Amino acid sequence: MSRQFSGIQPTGDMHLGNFVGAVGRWVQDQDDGLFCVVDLHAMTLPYDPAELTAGTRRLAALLLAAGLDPDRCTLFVQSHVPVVTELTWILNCVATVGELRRMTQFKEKGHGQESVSAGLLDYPVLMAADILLYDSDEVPVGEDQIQHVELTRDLATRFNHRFGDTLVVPKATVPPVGARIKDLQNPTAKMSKSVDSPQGTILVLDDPKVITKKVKSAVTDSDTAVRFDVEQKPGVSNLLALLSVATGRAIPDLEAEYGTSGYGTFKAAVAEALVEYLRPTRGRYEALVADPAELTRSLARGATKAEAIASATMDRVRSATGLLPTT
Ligand code: AQP
Repeated sequence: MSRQFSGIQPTGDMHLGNFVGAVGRWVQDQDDGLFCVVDLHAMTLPYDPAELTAGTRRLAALLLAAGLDPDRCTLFVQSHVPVVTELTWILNCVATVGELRRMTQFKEKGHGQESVSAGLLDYPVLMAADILLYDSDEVPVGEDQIQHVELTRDLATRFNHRFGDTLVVPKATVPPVGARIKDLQNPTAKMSKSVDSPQGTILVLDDPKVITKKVKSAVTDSDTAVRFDVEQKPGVSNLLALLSVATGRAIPDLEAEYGTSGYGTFKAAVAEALVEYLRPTRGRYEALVADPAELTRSLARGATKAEAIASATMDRVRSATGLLPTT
């Protein structure tokens, strides 16, 4: 059976893009998968330590609320399995500075910053270490992370070539619809946690009234046709993708129903579908945050399960790379 691994940063509140591009699919296909809150990745940009602690717990609770079941999968916090940093170091000696500097996310997040941490440059190597540590076959991500998974493949292949067959070479999987959900106010840009666009970003925990308001004020165009055309009609296409994911209906089917209905009717349908799509998660979240001890127990259990896989991989890696055994 193919093993899934993926992660999400506690850099802000989970939004619809994270849910559609990644988390919703983790839940659907969770058996024997590993999913983690990547707190070490969240340290690559300036951050508040107290908010990192609180945000990590909130995000873990939200992942449980979304439907990850600790009896079916492994949910844990990245830093609770510290050998990931050892593997990062070893992979740093396989990666080149040139390939890291070419990563789009490094260029985008580093752009305009007075000083950029070495951690931001190294972000994809830490991500590769995560994926490779758990012998992952598939990495369900949104489109923005494909380049990092490709780099992971390159590093694993190069490592295996240099040190013998040791690491599983994984592949990225993206959803057929919704791999890049756009900001509702700026439908050519990705919906993002760290971009300050409160009206353009639907949070998974947004109140139904807030969701409806955001959808109704989404930027569309001066035409009236509801048609999927990313170039000419990015706003409408984004809403169509969201409606498709939330209802499970194909886009041509939705175009046939709403093509001439006008944007008001169409947006009302999108808002209603999104409220229903997110309702179960919102409903379960409050109960989960009200029981912090249970969350701590679930995460500790996840870390123990993840650690067992990680330590077997690290034994192979240490032996292949010539590190002297302790005994
Ligand atoms: N807009 C999006 N559409 C589809 N998928 C998306 N993802 C993120 N934004 C969209 C996917 O969500 C997963 C978790 O993302 P992340 O927390 O690791 O960080 P990110 O990719 O950098 O996403 P954000 O939300 O924009 O966070 P910040 O602003 O902190 O960088 C990933 O699988 C991602 O592809």
